[in-house]
Amino acid sequence: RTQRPHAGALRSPRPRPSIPPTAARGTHPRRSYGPAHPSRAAMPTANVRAAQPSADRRLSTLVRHLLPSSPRTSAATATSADSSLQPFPTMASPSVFAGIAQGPEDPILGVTVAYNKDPSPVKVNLGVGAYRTEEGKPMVLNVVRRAEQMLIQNESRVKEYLPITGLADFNKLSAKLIFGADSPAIQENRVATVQCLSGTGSLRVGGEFLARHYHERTIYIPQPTWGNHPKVFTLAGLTARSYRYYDPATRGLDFQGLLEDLSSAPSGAIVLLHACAHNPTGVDPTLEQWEQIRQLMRSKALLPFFDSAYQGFASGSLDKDAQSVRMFVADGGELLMAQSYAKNMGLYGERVGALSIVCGSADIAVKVESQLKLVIRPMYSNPPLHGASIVATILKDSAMFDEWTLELKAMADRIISMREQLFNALKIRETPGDWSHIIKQIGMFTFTGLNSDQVAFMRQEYHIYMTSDGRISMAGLSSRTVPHLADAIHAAVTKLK
Ligand code: KET
Repeated sequence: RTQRPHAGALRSPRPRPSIPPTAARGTHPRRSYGPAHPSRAAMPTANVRAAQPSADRRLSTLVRHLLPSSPRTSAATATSADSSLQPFPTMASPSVFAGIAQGPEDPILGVTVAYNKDPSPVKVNLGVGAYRTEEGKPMVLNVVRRAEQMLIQNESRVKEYLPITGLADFNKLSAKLIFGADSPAIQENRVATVQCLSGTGSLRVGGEFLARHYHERTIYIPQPTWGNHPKVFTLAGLTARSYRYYDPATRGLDFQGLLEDLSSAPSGAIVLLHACAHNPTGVDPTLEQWEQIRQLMRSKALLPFFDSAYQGFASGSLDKDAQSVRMFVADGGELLMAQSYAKNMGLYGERVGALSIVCGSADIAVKVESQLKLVIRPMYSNPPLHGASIVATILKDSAMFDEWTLELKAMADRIISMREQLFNALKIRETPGDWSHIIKQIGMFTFTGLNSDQVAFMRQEYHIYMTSDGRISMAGLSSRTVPHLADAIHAAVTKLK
């Protein structure tokens, strides 16, 4: 392992070492997230392969396929020439995949799968973070419908491939949206932005870029965090460790624990930060706390990787929700930013997002972009056109932009009103416990504090679906379903301690 050249700097491209430092270094048993492929690691013969980062494994598979002398190729040729040889293994058993174990459902998206199977008319899905109307229906924003109409009517539009980096207008406007129009980093051309497959794709591309080009491959993620974070980063080739974030006793931020854990992280380590509306806890640092986090991280040269999946959903204001990020850009330091338009523009299934890397100079940003293209091209070649065109249409027209902010504010306000209604409903029922966190928490979710038994009870008896950690999506609730949920919570906490 070589020393970092200077604080926050991204190193120039270099070939990957054959033995990755992450594997050699090992991980802290309590905080590590284990091997990239737990199922493979369980098979003794596959242990060596499992320890390799996925990119290396993919590369060696490719080499095996391409080399003319590879045993696999010669066996296949011999078999086709001489039919008396052993048959292919496919013919000896009903399936070459017969040994595959049933995989578990995703902890979040699997809740919807179970919900869809439930025939009960009173069922409520509070699992996935997806906005619903007061009538419980999915919603397409009016401004999105209008942008789509405009796109369809414009007959000069074609369906050619986008560049590897995506739609140029979309990238520029996305950087402006999160960093601010007057951002020094944008004005100095220090930002490399690439359109990616929503927030998840942006995190994954950023993770792979860091695994290839950054000297420190440990990423610290909050405890708890969005369940996909450790998987995305581990498969990208990073080692995920956690830092303390939430204190169940106070149902608030464990600020002391956070500072201690980041203080003891190795210099240069990557730190995943939720830009606003932390998922699943709904607990964000105050601006003063953000400032302390910034000072600590910059003093230790920790590299910030922001995940912004809820800009506008926390406060109802796009600018307010970007304040944490803008503090880190204002100090001139470097960072990564993964943006999603799934929630704030309701474009979930269109998979629209962006990865921006704020660099030390315009020169470095050009090189960084060139390397991001090399990550993306073999992964999915180039991103989809439709969703990014919708976003660009809205962001570049000031009247449409204003219309969007009003619709966004209305969604945020409806969620806040659901918080008040649920809190009041529990108060009226005199449900044991302090439920004030329901109105204090921010964004799409309430981290209720219900345990997994209580969650299972509410699913069984009341057909209310939520993730097993007790997270409920407030956006899935309506005035009609609040009393049902309050009854269920009341019964769960009085029957099951
Ligand atoms: N980051 C966070 C913090 C996050 O909550 C999500 C999605 C994403 C990124 C990715 O969103 P994308 O659709 O890729 O832009 N969270 C919700 C949906 C999901 O789990 O996929 C959720 O927590 O319910």
